[in-house]
Amino acid sequence: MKLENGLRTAIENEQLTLHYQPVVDLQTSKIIAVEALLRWEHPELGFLSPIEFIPIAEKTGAIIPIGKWVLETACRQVKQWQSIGFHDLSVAVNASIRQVNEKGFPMAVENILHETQLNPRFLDIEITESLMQNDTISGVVFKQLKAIGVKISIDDFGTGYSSLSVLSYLPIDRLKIDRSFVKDMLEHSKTDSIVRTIIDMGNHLDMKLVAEGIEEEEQREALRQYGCHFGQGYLISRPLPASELEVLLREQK
Ligand code: G
Ligand code: G
Ligand code: MN
Ligand code: NA
Repeated sequence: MKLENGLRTAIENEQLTLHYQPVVDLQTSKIIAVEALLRWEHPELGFLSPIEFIPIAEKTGAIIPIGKWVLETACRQVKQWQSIGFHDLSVAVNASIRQVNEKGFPMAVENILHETQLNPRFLDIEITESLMQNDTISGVVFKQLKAIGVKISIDDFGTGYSSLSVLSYLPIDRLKIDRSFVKDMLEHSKTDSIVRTIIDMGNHLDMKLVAEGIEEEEQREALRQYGCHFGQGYLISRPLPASELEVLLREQK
């Protein structure tokens, strides 16, 4: 109840911030994108993870203004990084089911892209696979988003309940291999086979593959060899405040 009330005023009280985790090209190690990850600095409880408050925000509807704030802040930030020389940098933004299903979500995305002047192809909307069960997201929304020109990723791929058939009829650009697979792939040969199979499948479907949760050099190397295009994880960098992420960007120029 208390969290609920605070959430409504978190934006105006400037308690929300975004951290950014770099996504690198596994062949070149160059940062090609950042994933925006929301943090709420609660006046009494300190920094709260989205896991703790997104479900409440979904229930109360606060997710709608919060989701817009996240999109707008992330797009503006990446546009700014592009303008100082990181021309091809993309941004991935997590969207929740209620947000995507809200009437006017594609229009809101379009408006934010217009306001921030970010080229749509640099925005990647991540939708968690577990939220796609039972066709909870209408194919129409996907098509509208594609018409705008943004990219669509399936987050936490392999852990949800969606059937593989959605991959054939929804316009999906990227699969993000859930970090539970990456975590176990070196120890369990069956998990390693699953990772390779996801990568092969994604490649056959002309999708890009992003591995999450890379913590060890051997994982990075195996994923690279298997043909996974991109990766993120603590081995490369934790999610960072914008100013610190900018330092990483400058270092690789
Ligand atoms: O960084 P990490 O602990 O913060 O993220 C925890 C979970 O919260 C992840 O599943 C991530 O996808 C989700 N998440 C992070 N930022 C956002 C956001 O802006 N919106 C939504 N809906 N989920 C987010
Ligand atoms: O569900 P989603 O992929 O959006 O979740 C992102 C979450 O994963 C964030 O909480 C982020 O902090 C976390 N994360 C990113 N890299 C790593 C990693 O290498 N190891 C672990 N354990 N978590 C990670
Ligand atoms: Mn994500
Ligand atoms: Na994920």
